[in-house]
Amino acid sequence: MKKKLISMLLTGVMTASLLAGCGGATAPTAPAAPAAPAAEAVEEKVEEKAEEVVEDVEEAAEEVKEEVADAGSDGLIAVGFAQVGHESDWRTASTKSCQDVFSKENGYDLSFVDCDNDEAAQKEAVRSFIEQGVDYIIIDPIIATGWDTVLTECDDAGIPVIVIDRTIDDSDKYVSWVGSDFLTEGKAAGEWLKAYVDAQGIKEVNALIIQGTIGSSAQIGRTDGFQEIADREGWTVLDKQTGDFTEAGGQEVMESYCKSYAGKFNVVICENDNEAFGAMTAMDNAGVKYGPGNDVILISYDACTAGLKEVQAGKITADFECNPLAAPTVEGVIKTLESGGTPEAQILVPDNWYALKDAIVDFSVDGNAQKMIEVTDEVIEAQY
Ligand code: GZL
Repeated sequence: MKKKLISMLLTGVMTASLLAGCGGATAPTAPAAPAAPAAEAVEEKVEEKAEEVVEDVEEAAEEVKEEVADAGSDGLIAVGFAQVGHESDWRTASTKSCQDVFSKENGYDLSFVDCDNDEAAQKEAVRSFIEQGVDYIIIDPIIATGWDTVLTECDDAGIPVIVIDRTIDDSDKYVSWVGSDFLTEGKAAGEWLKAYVDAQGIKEVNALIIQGTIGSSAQIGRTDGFQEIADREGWTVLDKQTGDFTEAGGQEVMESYCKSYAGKFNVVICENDNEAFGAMTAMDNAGVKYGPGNDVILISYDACTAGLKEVQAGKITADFECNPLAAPTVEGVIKTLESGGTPEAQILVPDNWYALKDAIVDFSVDGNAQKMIEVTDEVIEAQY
């Protein structure tokens, strides 16, 4: 085969050079044929070149054969997932949901990277998936910006990207986003608080907010949504600091708040349950009483199992869920793509709001009446 290819190439190159030498009548007459040694030298050069070209072609053919073998050998769909990290109970549930859905038994070869809340590491993980030549890339973006360059690389590599949970706000080079409406979560917390303080006859709200990871769409939506209601109601937001969605972060910020705002606050909003657990420790240590019937109303987000247990224990007064189990919906997007279809660009997963019976009040968000779920043993049992 190789000989045949070389001789074909040689013939082609020699023919081309002869044709090039037969210009129009006006062309100068061809010099006398060079002495035999020169012609042989040319032939040797051309033969060398032809051999190089054949080797390159054979190498390329080998690579293609390997790629086809890789893709076809196990028949699995290769998925790369760049996860935020392992900062919260919510994250643990989200990771488990993805690993359960994108298993070998279900026909997937999952490359999972825990990016440990490190934006650079997350971009590196995505680039490693491009190197691997996966079929799909899933990203839960630590923060909402800085994505267009790496998403362009995915686009150039022809690898579809699906965004899960948090949003990417500075690029549209992805197929679908599957997640919750964080702004609605923030507004729901604000509208519930309005209905609750009215029902309790509480005239003033002096709130402290422990924010999530700054720049994440979850933090932006929850902060902005609550602030919109606070501004409308003339409430005072004494301070907002980030606890980075961690229990340690929540405790550290609440310790500082208990010193700086002692006796001045009656509402604490934690942008996830793990921050609320840390804030509870800090308030316990500072002798601050919180929960229904106490000095401070404690509001949280996520409504993970451990969070609902604190609602049932009368510590967290209301918990606003963010559903972490989006992986089955993401799989639906991949199946649509596999069958040549076009998935929806935005797919919202439903969230619920939780409280004990006495804290369940009627309220609406953007004119839509909201349903609250009473926390019971069965509800906790069924949570994530
Ligand atoms: C929200 C998610 C947030 C959770 C936190 O969708 O991104 O990140 O609220 C988690 O618990 O750390």
